[in-house]
Amino acid sequence: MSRPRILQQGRLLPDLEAALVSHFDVHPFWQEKSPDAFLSQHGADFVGIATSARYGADAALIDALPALQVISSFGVGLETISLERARARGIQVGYTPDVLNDCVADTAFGLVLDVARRFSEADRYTRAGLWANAPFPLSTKVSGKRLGILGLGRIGRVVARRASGFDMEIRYHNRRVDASVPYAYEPTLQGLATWADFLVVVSAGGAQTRHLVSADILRALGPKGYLINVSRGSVIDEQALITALENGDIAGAGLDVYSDEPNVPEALRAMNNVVLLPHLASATHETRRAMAELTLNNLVSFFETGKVSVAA
Ligand code: 8YV
Repeated sequence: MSRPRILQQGRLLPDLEAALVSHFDVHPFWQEKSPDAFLSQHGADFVGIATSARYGADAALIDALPALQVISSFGVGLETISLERARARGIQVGYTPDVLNDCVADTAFGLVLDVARRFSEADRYTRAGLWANAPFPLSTKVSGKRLGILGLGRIGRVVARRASGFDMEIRYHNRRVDASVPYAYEPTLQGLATWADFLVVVSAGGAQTRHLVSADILRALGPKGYLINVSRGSVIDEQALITALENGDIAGAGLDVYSDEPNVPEALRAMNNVVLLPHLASATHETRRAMAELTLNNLVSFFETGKVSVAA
């Protein structure tokens, strides 16, 4: 029997690419010089897509694959996949939630500590040999402070647990109150930002959350407040953030995600009170291995049982 033909959108981890090739007839679509011409000639051959949160599968790609039955994505973010189009065609979508909760929450908390205690800045100071001239300036205490979570989902709950270990007060804002958590609900993001010392953004990306963190929200966070973002750059109005940092409207920011990755605005790179990471929150050996296994399992399970193991 011929193996299912899978279109690979964008590069994946080498081990995952090798595993996919050993199970399926994989076409490295990311190598195509003329993708449109390729799709009009061969689109009908493909029954699956292997992709990632970064490259997704938009409506145009789904439309170009009339025999498509399954999409498997490496990542928890779904905003780059047209779920609407997939649902309308009965195409299953598998993804990799949960296995990355710990590492993304660890990164969020690492950014909280780093930006407030000025660890990265102090590291630069020490390496530059400045310690001999003068002690490093004082920083801001984290333990016992107020941490506000925008988007108390799977990852947000783990951030809250990390914060509990630092004796922090926790509140959250979601579209709806979540009766299953012990944390106080702030009905507006404005209210959460006003209350919080640290505003941690963990909400999903996509059109619904675009620029939720606006100039007004940053002003509400205030000159002693810190903004942390481990979700998507699109959730924050990046230009408003730069202006807020320049004006001292907020104290600092810790960012893992940006509006135009991998391009990080020069204005942010020039600031000392900003910690900048290159979208690495889930990037540990352990977590990326678990994500890769799930990406493969979703496809294998679909072709064996008719269902992906973890469906979006
Ligand atoms: C990865 C992510 O960087 O899971 C997500 O949605 O943003 C990250 O874990 C991404 O999957 C790589 O494409």
